[in-house]
Amino acid sequence: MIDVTSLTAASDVVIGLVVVVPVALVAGGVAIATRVRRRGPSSAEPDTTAVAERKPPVGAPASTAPVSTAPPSTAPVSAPAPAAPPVTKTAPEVIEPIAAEPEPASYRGRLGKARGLLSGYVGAIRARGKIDGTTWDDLEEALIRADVGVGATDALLDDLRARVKSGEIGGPDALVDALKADLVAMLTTDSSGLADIASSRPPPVDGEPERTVDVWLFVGVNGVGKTTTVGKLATRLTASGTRVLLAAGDTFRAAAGEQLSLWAERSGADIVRGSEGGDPSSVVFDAVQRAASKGYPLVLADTAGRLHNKINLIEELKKIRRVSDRAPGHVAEVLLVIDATTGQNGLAQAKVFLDAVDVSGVVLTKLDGTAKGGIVVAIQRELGLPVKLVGLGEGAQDLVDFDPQAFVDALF
Ligand SMILES: Nc1nc2c(ncn2[C@@H]2O[C@H](COP(=O)(O)OP(=O)(O)OP(=O)(O)O)[C@@H](O)[C@H]2O)c(=O)[nH]1
Ligand SMILES: [Mg+2]
Repeated sequence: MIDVTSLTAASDVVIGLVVVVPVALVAGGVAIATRVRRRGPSSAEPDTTAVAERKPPVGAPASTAPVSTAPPSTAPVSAPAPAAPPVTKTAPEVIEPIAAEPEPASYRGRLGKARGLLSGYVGAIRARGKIDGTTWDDLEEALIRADVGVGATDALLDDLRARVKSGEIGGPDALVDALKADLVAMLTTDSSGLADIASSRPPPVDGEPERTVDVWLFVGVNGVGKTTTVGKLATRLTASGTRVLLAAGDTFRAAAGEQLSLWAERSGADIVRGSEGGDPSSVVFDAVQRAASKGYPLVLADTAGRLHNKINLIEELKKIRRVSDRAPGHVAEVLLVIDATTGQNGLAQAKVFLDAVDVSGVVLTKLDGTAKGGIVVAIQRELGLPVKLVGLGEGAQDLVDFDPQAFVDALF
């Protein structure tokens, strides 16, 4: 903290003002960045779950996703029984961001640790001026230490060796360029983007309500960043005009619902919560019903990373998936969240989710905090899953689409 009273000389006072005034202005700007307006509760919605309805940011365009205007459907006969005793309904609150958000995180800016590891090896390879045995040793060590994995490292080195032997690659600079191009090719998949909202909804079935709500489920072991990712994504989608509803499907810990509520407030998204220890499938079911009745095209469902045991957790997730996929809901994405700092261990832990819930892609979090950026390669190769989103920090803007070229450029 700057102590202004200690600045005695005139020049010190000038310096002090130069430093303090911008800091105060920035702080003031942050303080007025959001405005909270309260509205009275509506008597027209007899929900039993705690609900806080929020508007998208002022000026946001209306969602373009086709949304049913049909009246809210009644729960189908097979709907799960409401799990928990009714929770009081809170007064709806409107949070309207009125200032521009900070810039999204950049790969180059956030992958300093991973680049720090690789740059030492790459610098040494280039400095040697020729390709020899040490070059291959350095390359192998760099890739293994970056967590690319043994299988992918072998595949990359085999390809590069063959091209050096054939004369296609002449020197160390060309070798590094070829490695970068190979990595980009390995990481580029047809299905790296998130599902377009509403584009893949199945056609209506006679006697069933129309499917008007996509559900994206977030699964993964505890602490990997599921709740944070849901919050960041809600921020992004809401800001771009998509009306989203958050489902607090982690009822195992009371704090999990609180955490998601905070994100809902910050992002301006609506949220449905249950009570602690309640049935998470019921929460997601209620969220889908509410989304259908309110015209939200998308539910982002958080889930627990820990239950009493692993079988319990997996069975619970299967049930959430089944319930979410009933009309008017449609599970469009099941995103497995993996913490990059846990490297190959995280990969092994993640495998248990694959068969159980039919995962469609990976969110790789905490890439900013690790030198193990190569885990992206191992995930796509060993799990056969596209990395769709990447977490580059804890802030609301720190979730970006996975971009193989930008990622590899930032690594080198
Ligand atoms: N540096 C960094 N931290 C992150 C990132 N994503 C999440 N975190 C932090 O990781 C911690 C755990 O995140 P949560 O979102 O609570 O993880 P979770 O998977 O929901 O955990 P459980 O609810 O216990 O299963 C929090 O402190 C987050 O701020 C990221 O991309 N970078
Ligand atoms: Mg959580």
